[in-house]
Amino acid sequence: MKITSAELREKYLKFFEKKGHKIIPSASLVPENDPTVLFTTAGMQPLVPYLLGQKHPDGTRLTSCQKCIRTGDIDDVGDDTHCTYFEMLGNWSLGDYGKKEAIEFSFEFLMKELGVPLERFAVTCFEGDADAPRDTEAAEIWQNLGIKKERIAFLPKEDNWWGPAGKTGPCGPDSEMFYWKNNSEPAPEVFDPKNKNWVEIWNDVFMIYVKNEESKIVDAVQKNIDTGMGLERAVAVLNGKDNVYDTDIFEEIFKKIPAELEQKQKRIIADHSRAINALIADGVEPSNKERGYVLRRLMRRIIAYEFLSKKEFLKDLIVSAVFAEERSKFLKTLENGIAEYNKLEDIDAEKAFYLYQSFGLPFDILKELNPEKTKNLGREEFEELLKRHQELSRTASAGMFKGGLADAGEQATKYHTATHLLLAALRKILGPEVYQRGSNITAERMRFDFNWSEKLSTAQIHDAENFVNDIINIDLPVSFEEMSLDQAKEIGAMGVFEDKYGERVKVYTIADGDNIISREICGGPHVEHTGVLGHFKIQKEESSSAGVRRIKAILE
Ligand code: ALA
Repeated sequence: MKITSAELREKYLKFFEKKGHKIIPSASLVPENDPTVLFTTAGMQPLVPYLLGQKHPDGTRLTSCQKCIRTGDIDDVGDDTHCTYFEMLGNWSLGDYGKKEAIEFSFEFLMKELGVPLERFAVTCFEGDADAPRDTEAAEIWQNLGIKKERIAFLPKEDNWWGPAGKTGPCGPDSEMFYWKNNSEPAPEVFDPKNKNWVEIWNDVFMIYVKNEESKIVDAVQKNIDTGMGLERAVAVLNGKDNVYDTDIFEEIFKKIPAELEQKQKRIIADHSRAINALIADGVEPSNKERGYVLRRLMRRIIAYEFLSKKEFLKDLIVSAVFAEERSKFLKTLENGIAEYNKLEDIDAEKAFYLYQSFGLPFDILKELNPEKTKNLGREEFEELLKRHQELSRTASAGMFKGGLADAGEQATKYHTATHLLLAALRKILGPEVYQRGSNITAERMRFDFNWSEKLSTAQIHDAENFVNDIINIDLPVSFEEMSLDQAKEIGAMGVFEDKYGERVKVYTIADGDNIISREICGGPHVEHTGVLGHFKIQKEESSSAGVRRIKAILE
């Protein structure tokens, strides 16, 4: 091994200490200074107040190795470069040095301290848009250091802009540094950022702007530098490895995971167990909301993998009473389903579907549990059934509605309540500036419009579905109270702005104890308990008009 993670950490911090930076300790994963984010996702996060101008007790040059959690890429975990938990090395100038020194520091550290060969090195700079000019200045600084023009690419905001970490705060154009990881082929003369052999190892952000409450990019009062180098990635590529798991960081962890598990599962278990340990150490406990909910999802995913493997190894990876309790609770849920499973003979797609519907037993677990019993169970048939069932239930409710025989209103009532939950989910995920712009409910589906101008990511859609389904699963009461419009506003009830309300209004509340999930002024009707809604699924997310997005969703 050319460099261990401990050596890189040490080298980085010492280098910047020599350059006048004070080494500060990693802050908690639970942000103290920034209510706009759930977790600390970058080294700059604990420094937000200081980036905004408050005086830091340790001066204007700081460096740290910050533990971070990012769950936005959770579906990518298990590939070569994504982790939910990682460490980020960084150095900051709080109104101190600017772009030139920042780039020169980065270059000196990479070339002199780490010995990165120039022929394996390339950079990107911001190409410019309405918010900020093309960063020819950064490119010139790189060129003066000896980087050829062909190895400098200019890219748009999606690539070369960082921040704010939450909804508002410091941000700016950045310059990213790339390392050619392929050992069998030399790096091409001309840098193509799309070529996957180039791995980003460091990011220098020129935080000269601030995104304000109106989502406008304005000049910052204090101009800062924020940089970030992902420790796991850097250690991997500097050692000639093509993935973060093949580093000393994960060596001991993999020894505790049964070798026969699939590679992707092993990597997910390795990553999630690190994240779980770190979150528990910072006082997070599994629950159905916010941080606790993320922790619960990380836990349940690997508990299911362990269960499937028929081995017990998680207790060696996560030594914690909090985890042990969650594990035994979740195993009980899994077990109830298994008890039912054991009563059944020859499990075909039909029976598998029942076990899935009623006990949440996933297809893979069913297959694994007893290959003999499930020899007639095929994935395709199972999925076909799932699809057919979904269509059938939609047709059935549509039929009832048309015929007017059964209580068509029942399904529509459920959708009314689901609408409130969806709004609550979107406000949690996207921010409190989200409000309802319209809705349309039939017995078959709901349509919901809200103010937002960008397409939601797959992860955001999943998060919204999960949020709603979680509230359904924990079966919270839906209550209402009549009051004056002023009182309703006073207690923070949301209203639909186009609606004209009378003097007295009904306020519907969905709450988990003291935690209010949703509170809206609404005429109803609504279900009494969220548990009756079934399973919530978003079918489509599209633009409705300028600045308005539309979601179509169903209850299955
Ligand atoms: N805050 C910047 C990042 O996370 C450095 O990439």
